[in-house]
Order: sequence, then C-alpha cells, then structure tokens
Amino acid sequence: MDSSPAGTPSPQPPRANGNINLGPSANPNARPTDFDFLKVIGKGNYGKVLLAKHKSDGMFYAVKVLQKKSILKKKEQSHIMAERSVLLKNVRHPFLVGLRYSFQTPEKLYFVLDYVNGGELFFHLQRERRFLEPRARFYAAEVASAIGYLHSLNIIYRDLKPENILLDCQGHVVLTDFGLCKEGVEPEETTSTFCGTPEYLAPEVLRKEPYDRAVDWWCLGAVLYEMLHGLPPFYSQDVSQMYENILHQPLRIPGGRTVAACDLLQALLHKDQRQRLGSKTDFLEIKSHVFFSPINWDDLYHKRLTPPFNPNVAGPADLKHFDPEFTQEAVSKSIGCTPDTMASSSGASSAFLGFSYAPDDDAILDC
Ligand code: ISQ
Repeated sequence: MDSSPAGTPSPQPPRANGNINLGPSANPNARPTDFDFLKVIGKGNYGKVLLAKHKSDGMFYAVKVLQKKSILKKKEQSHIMAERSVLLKNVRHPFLVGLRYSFQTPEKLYFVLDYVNGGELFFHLQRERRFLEPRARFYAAEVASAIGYLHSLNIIYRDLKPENILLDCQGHVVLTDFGLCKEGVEPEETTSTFCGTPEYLAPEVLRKEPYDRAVDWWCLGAVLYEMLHGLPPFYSQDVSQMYENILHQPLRIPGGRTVAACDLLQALLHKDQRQRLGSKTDFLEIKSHVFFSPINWDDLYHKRLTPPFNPNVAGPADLKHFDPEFTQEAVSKSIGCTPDTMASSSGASSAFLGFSYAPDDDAILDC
C-alpha cells in the first residue's frame, strides 16, 4: 500500500536517534521467543510469513519476518516504514488483515498479523477455473469495500494482486500486503523489480506516470476479469507482449457474461485513468454500478451476507489451503531466537528504531 500520492503526507519514518512516537500502545517487550513458529505459510522477496502460536495466550498468528539486512540492501527501508506508518493510521476494516503488533531484533523485523486460513482466493479459482457472477460479485464487492476504505484514509493499495487476496475461515475476503513495492518506489523500479507478477499493473504504472487512486479500480477490474474468465485481462505468456497488450490492445471480453458484468469490466479497465470508473467520486461510483445492484453494502460491510463458499477448515491449525511448497519447508531456527541485545545504535538496527508498537485493544481471532 502507498499512503503518499493521494495528497496527505505520510508520517515521517522514525529517526535514528530513537526519539520516536510509538503511540500510546507501544509494546517494545515482544520477542521472537514469545512464539512457537510452526510452519512457513507464505514467501516473497520481502521475507517469509510463518504460522506461529503465541506461547502464553495459545493464539495463532501469521508472523511476517523480514531481514533488515536484505531490506537495507534493497533500499526498501522506506517501504517498510511506509507500511508501518500506514498501519499507524489505525487501519481497521473487516476485509483487511489486522496487524496486532510488531517488534524487532537486531537482524529482523516481525509483524504479528491475524492468521487467516481459508486459503488464497486464486488457489480456489484455479481449482474451479472460473466463478459464476454471484460469487465473483461477492468477492469483488468485499475487495472494493476494503479499497474504498483505504482511499478514505488517503491510502492507495496500488499492487493488489491474486496472492494478496485471502479468504478467512468463513469465506470472507482478507487483503494482505504490507511491505511490498510501496511508497518511495522509484519509477525505474516499477517495472524492473516487481514483487511478483505484472498482470494487474495499470497502464499508468507501466508507463511510469504519476498515478492516483484510480490504479486500484483498474486492479479491481483485473481481479473481477480473472474471476469471471479464468485468466487476467491482456494476458500473454510473453511478458513483453502482456505489457504491450495492457498499454495498447483493446480489452477483449469473452462471451457468456451479463451486460452488467461486461460494462463494469470495460469501465474499470479503461486505459485512461481519468475516464476510468471510480476516477471522480471513487468508491461511490463503484458501489452504484448496476453489476453491484444485488449487494446491500451495509450488510456486506457487517459480514451479514453469507459467503458463497465455505473453506471448511477444521480449526486454526488446518493448513489444507496452503501450498505444500510452503508448509513443508522447515522453519529456520534463527527465526525464534531472542538476541541478547535489542536495537543498538548503529547499523541495521538503528535504521529501524521505533518500529515496535502494539495496538490499543486485544487481539481477537474468530477461528
Ligand atoms: C495471514 N494469514 C495467512 C497468511 C498470511 C499471509 C500474509 C499475510 C497475512 C496472512
């Protein structure tokens, strides 16, 4: 997510002198040995996400672990700090993963996140090839609700992509992200250092032009297109051809979908961001599109709509929806170690001073 281009300056990253406002609920006492790290449940060039059980409260969490060294090497510190500043904005929404708290050791950063185990939305999509419209509408509406909320906080998500869309144990959408391709990304980096696939990138991002919150409505269009058709819009196995398609080829919509769905896809995947649906009154325009007319947005927000698919997980330890490629990987021993010294005043540690914080209420997981 990116909190800068929408008009509000981001909170400043912590200063290296340690004089940092951690907020009223600062908790610098958390440490890796508080947890049993059980399984790797996600991986990216940012680090790993582990399933962890808190030793004293017995709760399961998804703990994202980042190596400070590699972050500094990649000059990504500002992105991580952007993430933190975004999270310090008290971002809370039913369809966004919650950060419970974070802490650091001299080598690593730890984000303690809600653990959701319904699997990636696109894991389920791959199994079923495509979704019928009511199911795609439900997920698109929950994603749109989360994006609309972020925009209301002047946060642009920007890199919404399949692997960031999870389901919780009831089948509701949970968007994750935090720490990838964020604030401070230089234009050159946009196309060359992708974290993952470029399929969902809006034309203005590919063109390295200034972007605004309309990028997220493009991404919503890409997600909806893939849910309805089984492949991303403009897809090609040849990445440079795909770039070309995104930038110059007209959108092709296979038959068999309603006029409302086709109209919404055309409107969201408009190459000109100023003419894209959502570019004027943002989420309001999305909400009132005819495709979403069956959705009661208030009921949706309050999770009063029954999800179209139940992931049927046996309990929090049920990992059946996670890729065995991750879950069979041994958890590195160093992840659970507590160093004798916490952040020192030099090197990698000091660059991240002020990172640790805790939210102001109790962590409650439903599942
Ligand atoms: C929460 N639960 C499961 C997997 C996750 C991956 C990334 C971020 C949060 C997560």
